[in-house]
Amino acid sequence: MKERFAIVTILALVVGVLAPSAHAGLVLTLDDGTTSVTVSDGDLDGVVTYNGTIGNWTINNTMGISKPAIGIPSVAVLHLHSFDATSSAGGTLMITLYDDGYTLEPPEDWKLMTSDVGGVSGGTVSFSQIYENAQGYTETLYHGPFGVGAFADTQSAWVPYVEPFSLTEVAVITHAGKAETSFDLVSTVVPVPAALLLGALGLGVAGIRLRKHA
Ligand SMILES: [Ca+2]
Repeated sequence: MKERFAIVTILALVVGVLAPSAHAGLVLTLDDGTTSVTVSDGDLDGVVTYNGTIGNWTINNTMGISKPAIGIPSVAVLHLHSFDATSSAGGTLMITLYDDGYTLEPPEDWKLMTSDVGGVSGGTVSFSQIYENAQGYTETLYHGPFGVGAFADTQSAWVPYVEPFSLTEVAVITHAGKAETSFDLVSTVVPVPAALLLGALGLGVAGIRLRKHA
């Protein structure tokens, strides 16, 4: 647990440094501690991709997708998927996807943030999703760390109605040697009427428990 806390604290610190404070739009970053690659959404289509090498990471095929390519007026969606392979030297790679300027219709009092992840790792992987609204309120969901093999996880949290808001997804992959990891990380935020919040909270908690034990 201590180790997990240390990892997520480092993640939060790094994201705090990386996340732009002004409106920046969709940005994808891959960083192995020595080389950093940043891809911005220059054509504003809501899709950013990187396909190339980064140090010992010989194959990286990464795609980040956001509005207006995916999502609808009442559902905000941020999707990150990637295949990453190392040479025998191994290493640690951090992949960050950020977008801001999200607003939702209808503008209900509360929103439900949900984060789903799944994939197969040849080392260890951990993930986090950060919500931050225009008043500086933040909420972070964590997945892992997961070891070698298949993994899947779902986490949810309630966040207050303040818009616009940003979403950040962070993946950290560590390989001891020659290995491959692939994953899909999806974040959604939907508005929920305050009158339904208590009932939905109960159902939501039950649903989450059922899914985690499935
Ligand atoms: Ca684009």
